[in-house]
Amino acid sequence: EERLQIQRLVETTRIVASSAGSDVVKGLTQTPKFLLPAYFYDDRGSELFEQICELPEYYLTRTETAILQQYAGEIAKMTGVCELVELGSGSSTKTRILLDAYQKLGYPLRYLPIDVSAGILESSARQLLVDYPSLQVHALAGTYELALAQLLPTQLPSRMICFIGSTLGNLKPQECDVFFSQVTDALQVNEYFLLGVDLHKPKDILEPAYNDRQGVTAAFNLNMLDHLNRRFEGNFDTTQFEHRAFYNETEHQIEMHLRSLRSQIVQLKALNLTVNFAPGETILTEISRKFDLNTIQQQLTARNLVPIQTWTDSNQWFGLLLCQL
Ligand code: AVI
Repeated sequence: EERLQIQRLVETTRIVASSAGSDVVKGLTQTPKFLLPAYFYDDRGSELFEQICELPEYYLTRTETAILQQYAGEIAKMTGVCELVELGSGSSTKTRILLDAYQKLGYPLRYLPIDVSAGILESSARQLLVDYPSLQVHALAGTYELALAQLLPTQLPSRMICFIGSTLGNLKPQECDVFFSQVTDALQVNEYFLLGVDLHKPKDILEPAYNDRQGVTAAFNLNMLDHLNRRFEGNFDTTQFEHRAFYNETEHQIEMHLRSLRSQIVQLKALNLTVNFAPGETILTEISRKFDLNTIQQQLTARNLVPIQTWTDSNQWFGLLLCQL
């Protein structure tokens, strides 16, 4: 099909040092143990994340969706015709609000979704083609880093890189800086960066969002171990770990862990790795930082991504920033 191109990005020899799994070895042999949040998103994990987005406690998706619904038209008018690049596109549900706004103005639609889960990337791209008859999709399966480094010059007058859903919060401050420079490298002067961030708020709203009553977030967290089992011939027993998530008020971040329920030994054959767990020992699987609008605006400005407009909801729970290089 001419309107759809799906490209799988693979690491080239240039990045030998980060060959598959070396970060797993590093994270599981260090104290305290950690794993990278990218390992959440195999096809099953992406499905579970879609379920999280619908949970009553998980206010993030609903709040950002409402902001987009209210201001997508304004965004489209401000940027004019542009190609939409989306990092961590998942089901592309929120992106449809933007596509609708550009379509309403009669603009040509060109969309480059980027996701590590090839399954969800392909199924959502196919559905988009059905629903938007003039849309062109060029899907990239791979990490942000690889995808951003391989973007070709846009065929439209401008480009907007969208990083919504507060995924920025899953990066440590130092990783954020590296990420911002990858974004600026992928943009030309005057092009756009659309960023969605979760904002500071009371602990009694934050903690339930990561400890939902139905246990979907727990299943999402534990699926990381199943993913590692599948990918690296591992024998993690997910019944012997439990989900833990709490708000660290000094760091303004949710910290998500997997806690070993007993003393146990786990093997990942493909990585030639044996890991010992003490009872109660934890693996940090994710941080989810919550931002202050003024601070993030200043930070973006300092990285040459100047916020030209900021939108928020009536509770000031979530922020959407349109930035320009
Ligand atoms: C993708 N990311 C922004 C989610 C978050 O809220 O940090 C991932 C997530 N982890 C647990 N629930 C959702």
